[in-house]
Amino acid sequence: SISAFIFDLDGVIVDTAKYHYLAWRKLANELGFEFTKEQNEQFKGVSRKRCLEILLDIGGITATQNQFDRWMIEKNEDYLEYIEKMDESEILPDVPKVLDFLKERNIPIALGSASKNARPILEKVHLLSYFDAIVDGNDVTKAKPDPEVFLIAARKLKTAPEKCLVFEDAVAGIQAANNANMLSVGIGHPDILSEAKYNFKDFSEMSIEFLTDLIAD
Ligand code: B16
Ligand code: MG
Repeated sequence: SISAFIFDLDGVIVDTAKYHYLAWRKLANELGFEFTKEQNEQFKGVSRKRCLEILLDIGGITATQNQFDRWMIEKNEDYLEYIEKMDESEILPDVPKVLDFLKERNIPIALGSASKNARPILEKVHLLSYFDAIVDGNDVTKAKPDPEVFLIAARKLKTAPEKCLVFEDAVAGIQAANNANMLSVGIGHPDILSEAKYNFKDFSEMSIEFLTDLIAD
C-alpha cells in the first residue's frame, strides 16, 4: 500500500507552465525566433539550464558562456514578474481537497519539483503548511528523469520508495517516478503521459475511493 505522497509543483498544483512559456517565448522573440506551445511541452519538468539549451537549439543559436548566464537570469526575472501576483485562485482544481484528505489521515506529503522558485510559489498560494518536506531545484544535482528529486523526498519522509506515490504532469517526471520505483500518477493528457501507471485529466477526475484504496491495500 501507499504511505506517502509526493507532488510535482508546476502543472500539478499550479499552472505556472503558462508563465514559464511566456518568459521563454519573450526571450526567443528577442533573439529573433518563434517558440510555440507545442515546443514548450518538452520544457515541462526540465531544469532552467536545460530549457535554455533546448531553446537555443530550436533557434539555432550558439551562445558564449556570458550570454548563456545572462539569458538564464533574464528569463527568470521575467518569470518572477509573471508570478508576482499569483494567489490561491491559481491552484489547480481539487488540489486542496486531496491535500486535506491526506492531512486528515496524517499521511506524509512532500513536494518534488525541478523549480528553484518552488517555496515562494507555495507561499503565494498559501499551501506551504501542508508539506512535511520540500525538495526542489535547489536541492538536486540530477534532473528528472533521474529519480534523485523523488528519492530525496522519500528519504525526508522516512518512507521506502515503493510506498510512495508521485503526481506528475511531465513525461520526464513520470519517468523519474518510475525510475525511483514509485507509483506514478499522471495529471494531464493520457497520450502524453502514457508511461504513468494511472492517469487523470486533473484532480477533480480522481475519486476519493481511488485514494482510499491505495492507502488501504
Ligand atoms: P525554475 P516542476 C519545473 O517545475 C517546470 O516544469 C519547468 O518547466 C521549469 O523549467 C523548472 O521547474 C525549473 O523552474 O526556472 O523556476 O527553477 O514541474 O518540476 O515543478
Ligand atoms: Mg511539472
